[in-house]
Amino acid sequence: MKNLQKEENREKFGQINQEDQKKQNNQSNLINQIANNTNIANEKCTKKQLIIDTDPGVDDAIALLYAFTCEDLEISLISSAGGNGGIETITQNALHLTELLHANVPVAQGSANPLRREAIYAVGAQGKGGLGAYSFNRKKIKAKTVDGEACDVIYETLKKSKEKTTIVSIGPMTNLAKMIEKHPDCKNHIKEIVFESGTKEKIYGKPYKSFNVGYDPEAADVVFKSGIKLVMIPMELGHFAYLDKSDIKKFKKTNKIGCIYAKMFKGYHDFHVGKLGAAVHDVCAIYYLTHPERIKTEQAFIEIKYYVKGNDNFGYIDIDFNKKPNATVCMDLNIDDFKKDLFEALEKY
Ligand SMILES: [Ca+2]
Repeated sequence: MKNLQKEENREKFGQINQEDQKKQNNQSNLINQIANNTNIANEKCTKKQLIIDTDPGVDDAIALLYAFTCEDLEISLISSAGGNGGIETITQNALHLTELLHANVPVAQGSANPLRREAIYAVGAQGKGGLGAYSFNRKKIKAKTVDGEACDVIYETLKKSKEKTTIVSIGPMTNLAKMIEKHPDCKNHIKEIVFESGTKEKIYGKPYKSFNVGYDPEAADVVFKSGIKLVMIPMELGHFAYLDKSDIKKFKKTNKIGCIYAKMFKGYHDFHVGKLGAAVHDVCAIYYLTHPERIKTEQAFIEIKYYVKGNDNFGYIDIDFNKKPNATVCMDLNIDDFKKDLFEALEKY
């Protein structure tokens, strides 16, 4: 179980929200700019349109590293999802990673708090700043977020794309739920939501509080009930697709980016495989899009249920493989090909 700690600085986030409010006047122009970029991209090719909603995060960082090298993906937006830390920290991480990986992709800042409950951040699993033992100089980040809150920017980006867009959700689903509630017609523009969270089996016979859904189960409930096509990457897949110590050494030897990532892994403590290596859950969601033929899937019905443990009434994903399905669940992948493709991506930097 990840170590959870109560958020302590709500006053600060109140100030951020006020600043966001001031930015609204400029929102339309910038959103139009993103939309124009999206249209140009659509005209040039028939790549898969993709938005990544993420809370970087070491395994998010791997997901971005891989995604930015995939030539058949057109990533129109990165949006930050709170959870691994305060939304400001998470957004800075997202901006830094786009710069580090030379990705010319706009970043929109997401919701500071869950849909209907208090924020309780994950700390410990991902290191102090969220990127393991790696830290960077925040003052040197040149990239800026686009104006507007992620729920609105995602919607505008979706609307302007000629193709239906896939959303990869590798953090809590707050931004997506807010968008669905505020802009219900967004569903018409979404091809599918590929998300990482939950377990395909109960752990020791009891529900497990996985982080992304556990942080904001009400948001996941809105997304699951929306009727949008769902693809689930359960935690078991990420635990299987982990990088062992020799893989991490190989990262270090490959290039400068690999060295930086090796440092991230050093401070990354997934509590299930931390002693063996680094579980890379989030990249599995991108891998599903690039190599669906290498992932075994099953159809299932998934829903959010709640379970009381001590003082905590937490949300979890309940899976029933016998009911009429509403989701594709990724069960297994070809680990050798997965690692080969991951290292090929790293070598492109
Ligand atoms: Ca994540």
